[in-house]
Amino acid sequence: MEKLIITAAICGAEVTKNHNPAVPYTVEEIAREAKMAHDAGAAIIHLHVREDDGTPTQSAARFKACMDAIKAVCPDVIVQPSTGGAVGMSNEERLQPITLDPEMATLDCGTCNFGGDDIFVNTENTIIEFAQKMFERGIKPECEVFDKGMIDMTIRLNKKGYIPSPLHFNFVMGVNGGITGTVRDLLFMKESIPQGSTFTVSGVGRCQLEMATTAILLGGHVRVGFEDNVYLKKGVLLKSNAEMVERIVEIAKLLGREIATPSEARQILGINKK
Ligand code: KMH
Ligand code: ZN
Repeated sequence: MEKLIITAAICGAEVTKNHNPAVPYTVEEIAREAKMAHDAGAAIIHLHVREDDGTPTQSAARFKACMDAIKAVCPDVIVQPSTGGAVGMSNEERLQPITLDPEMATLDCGTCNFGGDDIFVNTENTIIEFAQKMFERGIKPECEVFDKGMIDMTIRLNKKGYIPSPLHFNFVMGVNGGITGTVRDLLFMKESIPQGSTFTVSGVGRCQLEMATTAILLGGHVRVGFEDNVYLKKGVLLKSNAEMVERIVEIAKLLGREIATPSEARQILGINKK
């Protein structure tokens, strides 16, 4: 089997220090968490950024400060900024980090309830606009799909030429409003993507370990991190993102999957951006 790419979603936009005091806000905290996660085995850092008080922002200047600080301590790691930002942000706001020409960025491929009155809005035109702008800059999209219908949307836009092949998906499972994080649903998602695609799995909340382990067995890749889950196990908060990355590395080794370095991850995903 292909080596395992581990992505660490170190910060997120919705999770706060009230959920877990180790959630990073400042540039220094973000760089420290990224380095520890990378040292533990993460090849990709999925990045949201915050103001020092924890307010989510998509400011290009703040992304640049954080990306520079991450690259200063782990030069080889792939930094994958979010273009999802936080619920309620405008498209213009959300797109700012792509002006920094990262190797990869997320491309959210559908609209989803996000708990309470929150709706994460991604109309078809939004997806097309984001995909085109990323394509123009040679940025590899990670297609975030929160439900099976979003896979179908991604395939439709791929056939129309808006999202290039090979497709790389992130199955975000267990969001309150998206597909549940069960083995049955993960098999359904995996069987729904085109041959030659790659996929990673983000199990949100308590389904994380089961989804990660199943992804490893199925030849997929894994995302963990505070964005998706702040607990090591029931009632025990994680001390860092790295602690969960270490756990995934242990499971992968037991199951016979080697861990991909960032350059191996670039090869697997077809990233060759200068
Ligand atoms: N914070 C969510 C509303 C992404 O990074 O592209 C969107 C999100 C997806 O986290
Ligand atoms: Zn995100």
